Amino acid sequence: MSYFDFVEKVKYEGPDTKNPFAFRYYDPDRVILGKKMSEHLPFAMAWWHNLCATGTDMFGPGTTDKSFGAVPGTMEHAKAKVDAGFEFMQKLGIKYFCFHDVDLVPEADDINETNRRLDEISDYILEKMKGTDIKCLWGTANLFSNPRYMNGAGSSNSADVFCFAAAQIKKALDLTVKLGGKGYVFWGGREGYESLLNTDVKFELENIATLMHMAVEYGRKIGFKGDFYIEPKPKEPMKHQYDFDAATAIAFLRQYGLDKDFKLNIEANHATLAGHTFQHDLRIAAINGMLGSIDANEGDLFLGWDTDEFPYNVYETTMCMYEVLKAGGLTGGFNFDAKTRRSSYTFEDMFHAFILGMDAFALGLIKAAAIIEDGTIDSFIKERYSSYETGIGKKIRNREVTLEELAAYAAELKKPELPGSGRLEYLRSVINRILFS
Ligand code: XUL
Ligand code: CO
Repeated sequence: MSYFDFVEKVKYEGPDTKNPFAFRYYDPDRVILGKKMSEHLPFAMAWWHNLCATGTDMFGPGTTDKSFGAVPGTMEHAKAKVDAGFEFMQKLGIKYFCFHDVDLVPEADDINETNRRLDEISDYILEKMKGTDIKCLWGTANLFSNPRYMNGAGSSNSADVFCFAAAQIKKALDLTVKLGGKGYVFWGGREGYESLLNTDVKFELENIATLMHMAVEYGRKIGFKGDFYIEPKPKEPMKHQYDFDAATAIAFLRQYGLDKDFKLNIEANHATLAGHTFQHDLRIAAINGMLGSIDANEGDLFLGWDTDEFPYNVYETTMCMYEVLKAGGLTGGFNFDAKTRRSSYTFEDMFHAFILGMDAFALGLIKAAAIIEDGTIDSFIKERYSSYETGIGKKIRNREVTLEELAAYAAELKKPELPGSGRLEYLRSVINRILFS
């Protein structure tokens, strides 16, 4: 049974092809800087967007039929989604998937029944994985949709709700290990607050950290060797989210002694909602040794919410890949946490979306490698800080001088020369030369 019989395997046909079901840039075996494209770009399908989301928004119901021939809310439907997902991934050459517990099965009223369904579906997925090279990139627990999480999960004012969050995390870790997942994600869905009139921020942060410590302890006990990730996001659904951006999440992890087990999963649209560029959050994670994985999407800068679009802006994907190459790659991968527009409601659109995203990242990789090989940017930055290579600058770097000695140095100099020009317009033209040649 085929769900997507309008397309065979999507193949690389080169930049000139007009075939809507072919890659123009993603050529999995092409070697870039000593590594295959497919190794640089471990792409993943997000179970929730691709197999579950129908396009529902605040003003209307879904537009896409994702029943896959079964009745939604049944285990038959859960299995049909597995079948459709594997056909989809195989046709696109996608090697990984990411999931929330409740993406896989309909949640029951009793958590014991939900867990039984999760056992059944994970057996089915495991069976399906055999004979393919498809693996799990990361798993997570949805601790934000069910009404019990209205005040958060780890940050909930209710200890009983905290226990349900713990139970879901335990099960999601079991599933992640069972499916060979490389990572486990905490996106703090409703871990935040609306008003200090009813919120004890310190108390909530401590509880979130406690829950994460318990997750690490349990995960390591059952043999999970991968990374835990925090996925920062500044707002939506909460007004103030605790994991605002990369820097905030890193400070939290260090404060509570979680930094050895955790890295970050940086999402493009979350970075821009925080008022940063995607590249900024990637860099902050990377220089702290915490760039783990990426949720590959793109926001609409005219809108103030999380639009989760498929990445198409090659300038952005180039700068992302520049950061990833400089950081020596990811331990995780590129999860398309992205959805087709509500008006792109056909299965064909799902393929177009992934082809767009995969090609945008492949082209970004090619161009980022060209920026590095060209060397203009690297040598400009090196030169820009060259006053620290000798003399007083070198002493500062080596911490060999005191504040008094620097003051005496300044007094002798009387007035410094202006620092060298930043040459931003020139550097932007260098990037354009590389992008469009
Ligand atoms: C929400 C979001 C989530 C996480 C996983 O903005 O990005 O889908 O990636 O919970
Ligand atoms: Co995400």
